[in-house]
Amino acid sequence: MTRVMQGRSGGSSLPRLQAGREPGHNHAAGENEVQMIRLFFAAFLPAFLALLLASAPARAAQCGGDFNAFLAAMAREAQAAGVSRAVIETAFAGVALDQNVLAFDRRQRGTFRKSFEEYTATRVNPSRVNRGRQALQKHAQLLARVEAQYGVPKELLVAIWGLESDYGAGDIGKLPVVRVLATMAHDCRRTERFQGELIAALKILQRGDLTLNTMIGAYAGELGQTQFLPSNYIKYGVDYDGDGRIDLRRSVPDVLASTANLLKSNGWQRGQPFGEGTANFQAMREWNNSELYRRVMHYFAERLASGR
Ligand SMILES: [Ca+2]
Repeated sequence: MTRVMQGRSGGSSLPRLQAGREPGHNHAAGENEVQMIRLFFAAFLPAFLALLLASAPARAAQCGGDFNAFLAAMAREAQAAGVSRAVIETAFAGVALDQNVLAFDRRQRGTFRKSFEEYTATRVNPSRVNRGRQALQKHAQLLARVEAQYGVPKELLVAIWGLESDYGAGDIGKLPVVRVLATMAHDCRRTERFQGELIAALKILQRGDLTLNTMIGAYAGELGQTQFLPSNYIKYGVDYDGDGRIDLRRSVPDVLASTANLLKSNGWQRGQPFGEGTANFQAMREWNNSELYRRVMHYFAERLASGR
């Protein structure tokens, strides 16, 4: 902020710079004037650029309309958000609107009307509970470390893992995430949210956590064994196996620690209950806004803990 203010108070050099843009003017400029312009660029331009970027709306790409024009606008947004041109160009090469993604999304909206009993019967079946208990044993050491560090019960982490991808063995999506998110962002219904997700996906590529070939996900761009949205991947992802990359598709330690970190970062209280009406039930909103889904998560975790 201080730098911006300095830039403003030094605004007396601005008319000079504008005059300098007139054709031929630079050639006629005296040594002093050239020096002043150089000084301006060195001292004040970064502050002016920062001011411009700060005052621009966070998501400026216009939804709808020509898809390629939209992608070009998104490329500028992504660059302003710190993604390199090389990453953007590689990621956007050949990306086209995917009508199947839109059709799927339209079918999904408003179809979630099951009761708790109906939902648990399909999602928490005996086979999934048994495999959950096996996962608790198989990964006992890792889960104990994650629980000690983040304060989130291991049974809840395993329940989430089971619900989202059958402990990594199930479907974690087959769609190129950049194409999905570009399509959803271009659509005007939730453009702002998906523009943010698209930029987050580009940041994942830039960080080297995933490559364009491995950035494969589900119909809303969810990634990995606990189906993280790209923005959550960026915010809460943890490299828990220490290989230098956050890999939520293949690394079980990264998956479980990142899931625990998401809950901890959203106010999870160690050692406290997490059923309906508790503070921890609220903390689980960042995971899933649906109360029904959170009740199923709680129920499943209790089943795993009680051995019933
Ligand atoms: Ca890792």
